[in-house]
Order: sequence, then C-alpha cells, then structure tokens
Amino acid sequence: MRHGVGERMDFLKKSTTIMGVLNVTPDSFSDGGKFIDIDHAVAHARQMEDEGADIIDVGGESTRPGSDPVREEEELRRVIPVIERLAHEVTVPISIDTYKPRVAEAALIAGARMVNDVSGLRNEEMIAVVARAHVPVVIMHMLGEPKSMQENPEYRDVVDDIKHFFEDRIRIAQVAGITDVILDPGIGFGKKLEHNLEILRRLREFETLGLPILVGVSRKSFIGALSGAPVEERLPGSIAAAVIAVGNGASIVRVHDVKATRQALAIVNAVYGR
Ligand code: HH2
Repeated sequence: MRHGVGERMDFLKKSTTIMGVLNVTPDSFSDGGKFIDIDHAVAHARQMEDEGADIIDVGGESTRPGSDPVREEEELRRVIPVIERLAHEVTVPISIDTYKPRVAEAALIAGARMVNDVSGLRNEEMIAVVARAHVPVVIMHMLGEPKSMQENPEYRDVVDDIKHFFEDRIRIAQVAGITDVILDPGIGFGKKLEHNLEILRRLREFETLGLPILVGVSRKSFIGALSGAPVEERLPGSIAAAVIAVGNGASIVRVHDVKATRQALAIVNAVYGR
C-alpha cells in the first residue's frame, strides 16, 4: 500500500485494484439498457465480484460524448435501490459514479463507500458531501461537459495541464479535510485520440503527486478509432490499454470485463513482482 493512503482505502491492493462498471442506465455507450432492471444489475455486480472485482462502480447517468444530463430524481431512482441491495449482497465496496452532490449523499446513505466524481470536485456542495462522509473520492479530469467535450479539445500540454488541474483540486480537497483522494486523467473526456495516447504513454508523470491513479479505458472510442472495432468487440484493445496503464503506474483500472482483465493483470503483476 502506498504512503499517504488511509485505511478507508484498504481496498487498494499491492497488486492492481479492479473497479467493475455497473451502468444502471438505458443509454451507456457500451452496455446501455442491459442492467436497468434491479435484479439484472445486482446479478451482474455479484458476477463481477466473483470474477475478481475489488470495487463496484454504480452509475445512473451516461457521460459519453454528446450525452444530455439526467435529472437528479431520475438518477436517484435508478441507482439508490440497486445500491441498497448491493450493500447486503456484495462484500466489496460500492462506489457511486456521479457528479451530483445529492445523488452522492443519498448513495452514501444507501451503502456506497466511495465517490467517483467525473467532474473532479468542481462543485462546492460535492466537496462538502465527501468531506462530511470521510470517504475516498476519485477526482477525474474532464475538459468541459459531456455534451460538448469532444468539440475540438485543446491543451498546451495535455499531461501538464491535467497535473495543474489535479494540484489545484488536491489543495481544495485538503482544505476541506478530504484525505483519501484518487486521481484519474479521464481518458476520452475532452480528449482527442492523440491526447489519450499521450496520457497513457506519460502516465508516470502523475506519480509525483503521490496519490493512487485510476484509469478508465474499457471499450472507449479511441480503441475503436485505432482498430475499427465496434464497441462490443473492443476487449482486446481494452486489455492492451489496461496493461499499459498498469505498467505505467495505474493502481486502479475501471473495466467492464472483469474476468479477462484480471487474467491479463495477473501476468503484468507477476512480471513486475507485485
Ligand atoms: N468513464 C466513464 C464513466 N465514468 N469514471 C472514471 N473515474 N473514469 C472513467 O474513465 C470513466 C468514469 C465512461 O464509461 P461508461 O461508464 O462505460 O459509459 P457511460 O458514461 O456511457 O455510462
């Protein structure tokens, strides 16, 4: 376990931590509509746990490029009953994937133990919710908003710019008393193909910030752009990208395909002696 990592982040293992994706949405880019029914969602989470997921990340709003925001009531209606069930039916921690403070707060009450904020703690109320609950938080970098983020995103230097964003957010989190922070450069969130590749290539540069790094590459469109594969055929590219991310310092990967990723990472971690 890394220095500076508190006991609330005891799900972080010596080898790589796998965060399994549970999208309770009708429109997620790769699995929209598959787990909208509570029983299906719970069964899928249990399966991911059996396959080796260390965290289950529950989301009720698609943030794919071009997506429209979902109303808070609707997001609550989708995720809360699922989290309430999962709190009793899985043993691994549940993370809530939301940028809405009220959804995060309700999810924590329902049994979630971590907040995955794709807007990167840019909302004061969200900072207060996380600080009050004393839970780990993922600060993800996103340039702009899902609706428009892929309209010609520009950086001076993509890694340096994201690092500056993180430094700023870490300071604000510290002032608020938030101690357990995980950083995520946000692959595909306001990034062109070359930005995504450069982030993966230079991922180690984020290590100077001294915090665990999470990366989500699973099935994303840069894999389609490089291979021509439709979303349901992107497992090989997803595995390659996860292996590169872990080889370059990621300690958590967010994936849809837990079993296959677990096998691939067993090799990586064995080779590197972890
Ligand atoms: N990617 C997605 C959603 N949440 N959270 C973090 N921390 N990092 C990511 O890379 C990330 C994320 C998008 O993937 P998915 O949930 O499968 O799709 P959708 O947003 O369409 O539901």
